[in-house]
Amino acid sequence: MALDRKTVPNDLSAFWMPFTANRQFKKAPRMFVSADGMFYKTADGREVLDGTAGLWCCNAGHNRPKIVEAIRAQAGELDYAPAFQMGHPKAFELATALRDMAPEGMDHVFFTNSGSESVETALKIAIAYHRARGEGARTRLIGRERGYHGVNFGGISVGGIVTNRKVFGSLLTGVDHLPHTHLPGENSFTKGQPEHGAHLADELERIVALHGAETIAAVIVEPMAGSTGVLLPPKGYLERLRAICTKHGILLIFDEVITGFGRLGSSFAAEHFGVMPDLMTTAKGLTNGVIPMGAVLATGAIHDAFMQGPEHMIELFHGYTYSGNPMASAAGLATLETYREEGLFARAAEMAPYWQEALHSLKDARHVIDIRNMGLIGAVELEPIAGEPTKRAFQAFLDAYEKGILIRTTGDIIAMSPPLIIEKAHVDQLIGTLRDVLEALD
Ligand code: PXG
Repeated sequence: MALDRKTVPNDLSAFWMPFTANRQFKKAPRMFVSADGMFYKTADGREVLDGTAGLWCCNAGHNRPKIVEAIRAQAGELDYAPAFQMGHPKAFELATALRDMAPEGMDHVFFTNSGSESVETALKIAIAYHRARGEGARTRLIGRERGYHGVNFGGISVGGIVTNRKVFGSLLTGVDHLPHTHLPGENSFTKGQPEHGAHLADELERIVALHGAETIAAVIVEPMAGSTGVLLPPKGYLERLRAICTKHGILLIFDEVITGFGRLGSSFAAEHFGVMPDLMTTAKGLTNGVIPMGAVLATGAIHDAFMQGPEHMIELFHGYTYSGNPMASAAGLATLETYREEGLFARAAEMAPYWQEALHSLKDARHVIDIRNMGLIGAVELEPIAGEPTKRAFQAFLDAYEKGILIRTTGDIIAMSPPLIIEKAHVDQLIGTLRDVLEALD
């Protein structure tokens, strides 16, 4: 009998699913079998409105013709080219396109395959950069509480999520953390950037005083923390962090894996907030999520520090088999073209006020204790069930799926980040359905 790939497979046991309640899922699987524009289609034939752009990555929506065609054509032309000591045109074209889209000064691009790899790459470049300049004692890395920088050892070490860290041993040494910037008492229900909390950047001075600036390589933060529930930078916070880093010769890394590619209504958060980092990590929206790819952007000063010694020598002993992979490069080029042709970053900025008002209309919905937003990102925080944290929001996620909308939850926070092609009617559907879900919750 021919295999119908659109039906649910009858054996779910082999696939150990990532960041998933495997036993719960396999008892009641949720399967998407196709997608188009703003909608997924489920195995049982229902349409589900994508309120999260997949996992914050399908910024141009689904099944976009230009991207689909680019991948098809590339597969038939050049499937793979060695990434080390060889090149192919599209990786160079994509690097140039990315540089042109990025804030001025981010002149060089190192390709990876994911956000996690971009983070490891940026941390390694930061340490090696100082060493190349004769400041080899600068090896410490500073992250932040409630930061998410992927799941590899460097990323979970500088990250600040206890569940992602505590069962994985001793992690990297020489890491310290800034406090997170979430001040619910003072900033609840703020629209956009909160007023209070810029002083939390001064904690970096305390860390510098403790360890000595000459031992610190870099500070890594998400300009806006996505995964831990949409924690926005207080007004003035990023500026202060930048100033303190500059004062002490510490590199500032912005992890823009979520905030890149239009999510805030600008190409990158660095541009949005007018604060320039020394290194930027990206992934997700780079290829619209279609083919795994990430990229680290570096300033000329950082790149040039490596370009010394005999010319036949490798300058940076780092890279991946799939760095700048032809299929991913083709997908990336078509994605950036789609963003540009359709003006999607400006579109996100135009839609943001409508999104903001719709989101904040949930203020009086059941269990809601805070709402936060910026660009096309929104979070609705729920009062946890006493003694059973995460349960209420997870139930909301399951009910939302049944009612035809895809949302994400982290702890008891509902996060949404729709594709930038979202129309007002979709916003109404998403928020209206979410209200119904919240009102029906225990
Ligand atoms: N940095 C940041 C800021 C991220 O948000 C990564 C690094 C890691 O990227 P990869 O490609 O290795 O997964 C991320 C990923 C969610 C969610 O629902 C967020 C991410 C991934 C999956 C789900 O909040 N962020």
